[in-house]
Amino acid sequence: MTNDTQSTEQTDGFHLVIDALKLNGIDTIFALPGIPITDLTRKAQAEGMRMISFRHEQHAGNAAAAAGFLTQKPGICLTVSAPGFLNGLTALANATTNCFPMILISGSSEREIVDLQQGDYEEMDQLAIAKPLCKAAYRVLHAEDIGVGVARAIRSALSGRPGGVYLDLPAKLFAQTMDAAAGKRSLIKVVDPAPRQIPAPDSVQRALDLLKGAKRPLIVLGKGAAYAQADAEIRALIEKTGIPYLPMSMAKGLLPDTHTQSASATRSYVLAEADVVMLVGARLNWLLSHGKGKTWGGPNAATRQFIQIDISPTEMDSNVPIAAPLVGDIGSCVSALLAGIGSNWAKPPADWTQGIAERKDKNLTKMAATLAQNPATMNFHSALNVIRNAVKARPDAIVVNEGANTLDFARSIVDMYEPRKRLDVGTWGIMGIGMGFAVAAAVTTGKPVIAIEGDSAFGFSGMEVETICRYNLPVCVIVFNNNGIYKGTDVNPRGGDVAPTVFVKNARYEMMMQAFGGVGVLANTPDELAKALDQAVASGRPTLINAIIDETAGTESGRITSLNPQSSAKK
Ligand code: ADP
Ligand code: TZD
Ligand code: MG
Repeated sequence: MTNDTQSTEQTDGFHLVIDALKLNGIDTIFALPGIPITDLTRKAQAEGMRMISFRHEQHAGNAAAAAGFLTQKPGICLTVSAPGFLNGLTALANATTNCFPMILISGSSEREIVDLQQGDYEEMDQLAIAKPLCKAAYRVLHAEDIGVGVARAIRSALSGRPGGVYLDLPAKLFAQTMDAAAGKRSLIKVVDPAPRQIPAPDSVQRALDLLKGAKRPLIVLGKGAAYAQADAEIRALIEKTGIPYLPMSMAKGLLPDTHTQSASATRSYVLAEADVVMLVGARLNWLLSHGKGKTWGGPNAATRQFIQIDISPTEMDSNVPIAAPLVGDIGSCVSALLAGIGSNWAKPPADWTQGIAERKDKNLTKMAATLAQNPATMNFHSALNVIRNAVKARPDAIVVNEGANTLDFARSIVDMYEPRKRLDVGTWGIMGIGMGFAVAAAVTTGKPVIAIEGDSAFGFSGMEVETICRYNLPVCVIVFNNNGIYKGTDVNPRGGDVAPTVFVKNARYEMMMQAFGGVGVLANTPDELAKALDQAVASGRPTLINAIIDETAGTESGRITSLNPQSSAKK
């Protein structure tokens, strides 16, 4: 039977998944093929989607998460069942923790066999396992529900606080056929997937009143503020109020780090001294010492008040009381504050801003002297000074950064000038994001990517240099090679095996990139590093620079030594 709403043409699960994603503006998939999704990867490519195929699912997942952060569209990671799914799960959980929108789509085995635990190929109840690790998890059993499944996944990933979503697609689904016209009608183009959330006027007024009375106000920008893409409004708020601000690591560049109101160079002073603190898309978690303790000590410790802008109402009071919660999306909240501020807002008292400026100048002068040193063996400072200059010359480049000392020093030394140009280990301090994030940054922006990697950190995703070469991505990986985790100097007191934090000395990481046709350079001096980095950025060729760093230069756990329990027992 045919009429004008039915056709003789058939479609199937494979095509409906692809069509549903495309209908919603998703043009890239980060994947690792295998049963049952091999043909999905092939067909998606044939249908014009960018298909980036990885060597390990965790890195495909990390790429999806970074793409989500950069584009405000959920990044898609596609994996096979059980082990592939589990490999992708760390990235899904990490995305959720960091509030990055992504969708992990995994093929799964036959439901009937899985549920009776009869031992299917790659048997696992994936939906149940994913659920506690993401914002939402869905399974689609019928081809006609693919549209709904994809729409729900997109809405869940993007609306409210963004996060990771799991979509379970059993093998049988892909081959299910249905009438093509009916299939098309079953798809949903999601309207307004991240609806604006306008703050209540009284909450805006409460925040303004508090800010107005402040003698030592401070604004903290978090990666939620970077994600929100309300760059102009945030800049206007900071400049119109004249309030000093601190960017969290991935909020660096929202305003250029060289901005006169940046208090980064005197972080501990402003945290201890501020009387009213406005958090913009930043949680009071461990990265901000939970809003209490020594970091937040000083004369105002007992009376300090917080204003918090966040899309998640339950974030409020999570660590300390929030005197003025401002619940809504950052764009709407900041616009509402700007409207209330008007044109004759009194700037903060001069003793506060001048006190900050003086301390900043002093610290920056000290830092400049340290950076100018040129020790015989490169240390973190002399190597990072080169990267600092390179990023200054190419402010559109994206910096990816992981490691311990390599992370902490790079965060404070390498200034960022544009929003969303810095991707790093985020809320968990997770190692292994490096190459996945770098691939996503290159693929979604086309800009040069500079991945600043501790040698340990690099090891977690190192095999993806093949992926970088295969897609010829403009990624320059710089391995800070200090022969180990934190330092390369630990010794096993019993002799025999090397200490657990130590690697093969003088490893030739650059040869890994050469193995796949990329450029590999060994750099022993700042000049060699600068030359190789300039060439990499100018040429856009996949490059790995093995930067030899003094193995005694770091400290255990970098800047979070205080979180590292150590045995004092004498045995
Ligand atoms: P950082 O690590 O940089 O301090 P966090 O990840 O701790 O940042 O905090 C990000 C916060 O931003 C989360 O609490 C999240 O709910 C919030 N957020 C994310 N996107 C938005 C948005 N568009 N509007 C408002 N808040 C947002
Ligand atoms: N595993 C995972 C997934 N995440 C982690 N954060 C760690 C282990 C523990 N860890 C850190 O927190 S930093 C780090 C590890 C293993 C590596 C530090 O060594 P590096 O950096 O070579 O990358 P530096 O420059 O030598 O300090
Ligand atoms: Mg190291």
